[in-house]
Amino acid sequence: MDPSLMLQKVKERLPEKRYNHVLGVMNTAVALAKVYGVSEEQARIAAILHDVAKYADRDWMRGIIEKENMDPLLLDYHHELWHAPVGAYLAAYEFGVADQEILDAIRYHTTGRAAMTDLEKIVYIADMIEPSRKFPGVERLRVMKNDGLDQLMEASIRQSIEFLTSKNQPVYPDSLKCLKHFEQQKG
Ligand code: DGI
Ligand code: FE
Ligand code: FE
Ligand code: FE
Repeated sequence: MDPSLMLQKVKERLPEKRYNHVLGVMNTAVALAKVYGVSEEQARIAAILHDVAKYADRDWMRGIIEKENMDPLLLDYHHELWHAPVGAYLAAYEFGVADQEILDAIRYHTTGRAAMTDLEKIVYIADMIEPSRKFPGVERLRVMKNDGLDQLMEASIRQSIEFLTSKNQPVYPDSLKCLKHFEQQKG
């Protein structure tokens, strides 16, 4: 499917504010892809579709997670996590995306994971720092844009974990493994 048609179909599924977020993630992801030598086409498509399931029905998502044999641990954590793997499912089955690297970038955009690909890092980071994001600390991440993908990803996942911890929210194990991966890499 042509990226502009994908955008049009995504727009129909999302409120205006969320659609603007998607455009911000798309532009930021493509810019990061240029800086870090990642495929701009993959970054664009992953970004366009990353939140496609954000407003999907909760019970329907639970059913997809069960039927598709996704990690059952997801169901023990906040339902906000579900739109990422279910988004990968919709990208494959409704939008015809066959590229597993794009599907994984969608699947892991909320939690991260250990040993992420550069494309996965780019989508995760773009999701956090796109222009309409407002959280305290976002400027510090934005100025790190050219400091290196691993430095950016480590700072981003640390920020997310600290935010959740400060709200007493349980952190999904993939996110903790992601941070640990970067810490161990540095030795
Ligand atoms: O979909 P977005 O709002 O663009 O952003 P996102 O997909 O990165 O995150 C969606 C929500 O998921 C966000 O409000 C924080 C929450 N979240 C991310 N990781 C975890 C989490 N919530 C819990 N409880 N545990 C996590 O590990
Ligand atoms: Fe999301
Ligand atoms: Fe995110
Ligand atoms: Fe998002």
